[in-house]
Amino acid sequence: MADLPPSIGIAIEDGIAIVTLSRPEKRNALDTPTVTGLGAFFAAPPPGVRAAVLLGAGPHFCAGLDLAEVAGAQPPLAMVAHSRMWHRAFGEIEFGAVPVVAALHGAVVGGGLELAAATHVRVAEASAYYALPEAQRGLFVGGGGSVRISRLVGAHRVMDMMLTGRVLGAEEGQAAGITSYLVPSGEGRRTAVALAGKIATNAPASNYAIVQALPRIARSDPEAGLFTEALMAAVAEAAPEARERLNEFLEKRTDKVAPDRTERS
Ligand code: 1HE
Repeated sequence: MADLPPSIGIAIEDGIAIVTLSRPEKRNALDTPTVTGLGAFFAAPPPGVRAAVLLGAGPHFCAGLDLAEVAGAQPPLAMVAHSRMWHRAFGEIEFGAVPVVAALHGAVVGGGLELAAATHVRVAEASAYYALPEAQRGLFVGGGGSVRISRLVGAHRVMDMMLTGRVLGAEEGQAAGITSYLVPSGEGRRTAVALAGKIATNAPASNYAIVQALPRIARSDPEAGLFTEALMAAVAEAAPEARERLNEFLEKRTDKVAPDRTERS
């Protein structure tokens, strides 16, 4: 496993990596060692890890970029390199080896929201709130937010949040599409771990297709997308595990699809 800074805590539980932003005294503000550490971890999680959960320690998920890091004057190209470093690290999450479920609570702002947007499934606790205060700090997004957050909620909402400083509450974030699950405060970790556990039971080739192919297909022109879909489907279906799983269903040895009775929105 990559050498990680103390601001990243890792625990492995039943094939699920629990990755915790662990710098609560600075509200998990993202400094360079934390960002590169996240990239290194998700690029090569320990063998046997099939899914991950991303959490923030303390009262907030993440306060975004560590503003102390960019307070001094820096040449423009150094700032470009800084942003590109974030892009690489968050790309390792979005197109990494395992699906990642984020549990969000408290402030999820600036680069913290950019980080959340690079994960695959997002759970909000009722305490979560979302903001992009970059313009108030004289900055612009630099961690992929203009692409990923726009994709989640639409560029018009990103524009509103950035121009007016609008803060979305947990329910507004859920309605806007930032999160897929909204749970009571204190329940985020449990829900995220349960979802990651479910994800870990899927066929690895299917999870690979979902994480690697689906977002690329969704962004490509439809004809190329359909062709890629057919190729990816063939790869997933060719795995011996697919035969076993299909036969399990046909021989009535596995669960049917049934409504989810879990209480959540
Ligand atoms: C920080 C940061 C930070 C807190 N960089 N040090 N992000 C922001 O503009 C958000 C700035 N932070 C806040 O608005 C608030 O801190 C919070 C709403 C997140 C939390 O409030 P609170 O009352 O719980 O904590 P606090 O007292 O404000 O902060 C505790 C400490 O963390 C304090 O330091 P201390 O030495 O006085 O104890 C804060 O200075 C420190 N702290 N947030 C550095 N962000 C790739 S481009 C992305 C661009 C962006 O992300 S821009 C948005 C940046």
